[in-house]
Amino acid sequence: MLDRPVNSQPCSLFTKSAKLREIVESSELCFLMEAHNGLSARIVEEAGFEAIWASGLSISASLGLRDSNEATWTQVLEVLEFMSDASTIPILVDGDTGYGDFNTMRRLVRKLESRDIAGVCIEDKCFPKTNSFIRGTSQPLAKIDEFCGKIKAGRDAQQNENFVIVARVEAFIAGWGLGEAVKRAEAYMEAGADAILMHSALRNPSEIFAFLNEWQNRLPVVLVPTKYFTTPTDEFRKRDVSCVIWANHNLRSSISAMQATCEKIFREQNLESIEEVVVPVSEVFRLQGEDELADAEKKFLPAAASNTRALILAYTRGEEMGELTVDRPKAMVEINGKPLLNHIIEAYRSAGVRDLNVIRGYRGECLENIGCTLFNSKTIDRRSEVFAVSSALEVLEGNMLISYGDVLFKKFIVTQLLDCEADFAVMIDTAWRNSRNRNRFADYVVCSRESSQVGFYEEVFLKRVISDLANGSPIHGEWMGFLKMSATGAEILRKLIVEMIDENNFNMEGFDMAALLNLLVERGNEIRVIYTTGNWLDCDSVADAVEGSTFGR
Ligand code: SPV
Ligand code: MG
Repeated sequence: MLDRPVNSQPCSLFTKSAKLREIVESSELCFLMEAHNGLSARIVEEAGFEAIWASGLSISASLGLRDSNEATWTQVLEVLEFMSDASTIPILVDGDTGYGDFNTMRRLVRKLESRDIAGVCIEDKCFPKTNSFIRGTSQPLAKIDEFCGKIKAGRDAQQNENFVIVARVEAFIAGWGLGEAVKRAEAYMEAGADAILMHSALRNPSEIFAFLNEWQNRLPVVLVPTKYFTTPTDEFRKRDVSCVIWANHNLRSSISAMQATCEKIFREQNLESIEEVVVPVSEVFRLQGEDELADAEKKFLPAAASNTRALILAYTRGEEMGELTVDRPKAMVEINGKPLLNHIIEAYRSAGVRDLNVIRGYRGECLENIGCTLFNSKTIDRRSEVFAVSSALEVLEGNMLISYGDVLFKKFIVTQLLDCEADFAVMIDTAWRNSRNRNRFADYVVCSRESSQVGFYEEVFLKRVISDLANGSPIHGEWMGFLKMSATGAEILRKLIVEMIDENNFNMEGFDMAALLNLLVERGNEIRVIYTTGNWLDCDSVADAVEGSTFGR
């Protein structure tokens, strides 16, 4: 992995140029690999290359353009910025002819430096240029003194003393011969170039070797053996060549890969056989630096949402719903055109809770593609909720919420719970009398104090959950099925459940979340109460499901 994440700023503005200078001036033969966008730049770095060649041919081709200055230099600059952000190794930019005269060259150098580009290579042709392998001999060369002026102007403009300027000699390409090549190289060296890129379109290195022989390394030499690729690399090493540029091979290999993929998918109208050949999407995410973003979210997003995970109990059938739940669990009964659980997932997501975990049981296969982490419950008994939770012990960690797959709620319910920093917190509906009228199962609660305007700032705690109204206790509300825990709270709960599992004589059958809340209170844990009124719906019956279809409208 890269030591610097995507889109982060370089540690020091000038380190890339210093590195490129070192590469160019070192006596070792170094290799620059072509890249044409952020992704390929990152791949080049991961492969181990020390520097990147931002090829004009490849950048223009990847934009669907010709290598004839069809892309403006500011468009190229934009691509370079992505490349620079995506990599930590130096980039030598193919600056074509400098995109204009000496004045454009000055601006170019300044703009490249501001993107932390390490150096630029300019060639002695005329703007607009064409690729050296297209009608090379018919391309006019720049006047030597004018080109020297460009080099000097670039030198004068650079802010960072290490910024590298490479002068590219096109004398062989234009068919002007060795004498002209050496003359030009000499002049460009005098003008202040850091290295000479000598180019040749021959299929053998004869021109290049003739130049190297004559030149005797008066200034470091850079080569692009695209055409004379059969030359053993050691031949360059023997002649003390400074750098070799593999100029377009990422672009060309991506073209062959894309052509093969398109041809296959077009022919087969199916993805099966291509899947084995292409990288998994997880590799795309890795290259994009998803891990770094996940870490950053933990660090920078308000603690509440992004650091909180939810565990949703969706393992019961919900017999009360009769026909509706023969082939699916209650959580998958459709309300307003989509399953209850989807409404719940959306509410969580819109509240910023993205780590969603679901315990499935009855007709668990229906939950296969809901985009949450799934756990298989060892029970489908409605009352044995804690036993069901025990199947997801590993998620009882960090800030978290436990709730039900049949309870619809507005996002602010979650937001309010997330704002509460207590180790345990529950949401209590003060309109408990409404549910009493509906003749349904409900968890009524007794709290340390009733909801009142007077005690608005006082903290309220849960004393007991009771499902039987007959015993005459004062009721302060109805538990809405949400238990919010801090990391400490989750740890206490996890240990408690482990203890229950280990304790052979503890019967988890029929032990529900209400009983768990009571046990937590009995053990001396404070459970904070947050009072609210309405804005949730417990779908226990067909009537509830119908009511749910108008919920939130
Ligand atoms: C490029 O990669 O754009 C180059 C090298 O300039 S070449 O295509 O060989 O001219
Ligand atoms: Mg080029």
